Amino acid sequence: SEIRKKLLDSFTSAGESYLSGQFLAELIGCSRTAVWKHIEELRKEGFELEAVRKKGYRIIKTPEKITADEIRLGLTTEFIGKNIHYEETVESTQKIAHRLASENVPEGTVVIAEEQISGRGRMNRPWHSPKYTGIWMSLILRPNVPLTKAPQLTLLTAVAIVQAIEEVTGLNPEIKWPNDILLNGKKITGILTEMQAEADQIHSIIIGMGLNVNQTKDDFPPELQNIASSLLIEKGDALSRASIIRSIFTHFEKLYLLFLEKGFYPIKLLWEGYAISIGKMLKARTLTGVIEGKALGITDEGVLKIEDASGVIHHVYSADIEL
Ligand code: BTX
Repeated sequence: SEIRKKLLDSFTSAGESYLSGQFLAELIGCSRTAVWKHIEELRKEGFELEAVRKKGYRIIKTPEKITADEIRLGLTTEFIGKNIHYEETVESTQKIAHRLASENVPEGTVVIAEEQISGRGRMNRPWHSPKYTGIWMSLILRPNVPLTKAPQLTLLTAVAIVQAIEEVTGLNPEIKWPNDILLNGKKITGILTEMQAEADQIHSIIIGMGLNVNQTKDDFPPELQNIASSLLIEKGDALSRASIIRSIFTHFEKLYLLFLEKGFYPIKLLWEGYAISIGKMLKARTLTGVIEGKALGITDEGVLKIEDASGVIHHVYSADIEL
């Protein structure tokens, strides 16, 4: 907001000196209580502010930002993440990636934002993406494969993210078909795969990844507190988002090159090693209805197979799963 910007600008120009509540109130044109509220907002965003009686406030630490340089440092991929488009606040990184994709940026270009105001999930559901806490990014790909194979990239992405989380945190996440990554039954990651295509020719695939990293329980809105979690909550430590991003890029590139060379089968085997739904009874809500039964596994194409009570096997291409 305008007020936030004014506050940050004056703290920046004040440097080490303190700014009094009265001064800030006049600057913004509001009461001292309102100033205090804005200061609390900054604290929530990760700023550390020191308050000293009779002197006022000063910023002693700014939140950890992910800089493109920090990500590039030590990144050994050939093309994934080599071109980083970094933004502070966006509506959705998907939107920017779609625009860049049609401008023919190189394959592997990534859009990363510190915050999304209207981050989205599948079927236009909202994706909560608060500032400086998570990884909100969209990756642009141009695989030379038929349109029908695009969903396989969602499964591939899930494997890459799980491998990165394992590498950086030592935690062992599980995958719920097709796009949820869970820790202790709670969602820590969502993946949204979108396409630009003409006839049956893929122009680009845009893979949106949302990964909850340093949120505390209070950072989630009440309706998410029981279903969502973050790496910080599960691990007990804050983590460097840049190193997780780097690890995702590295694992992704290896899997993607394998996929382009050998097809989905080797990815499927890895995916099955992390999947929780296989062999379990579940309910799949599709656009056309609900299928209940036992998950038999996924086909070589990545399609979920469910056997219902009468023994009929259903092929599910897209659904929400309840275990
Ligand atoms: P989804 O449709 O599987 O999940 C969306 C649902 O997940 C919501 O309805 C809500 O219940 C829950 N949810 C919302 N926010 C969170 C969160 N932070 N953590 C856990 N659960 C949550 C999943 O869709 C795909 C999400 C992709 C997000 C990325 S972020 C970068 C890119 N840009 C963008 O706008 N979306 C993608």
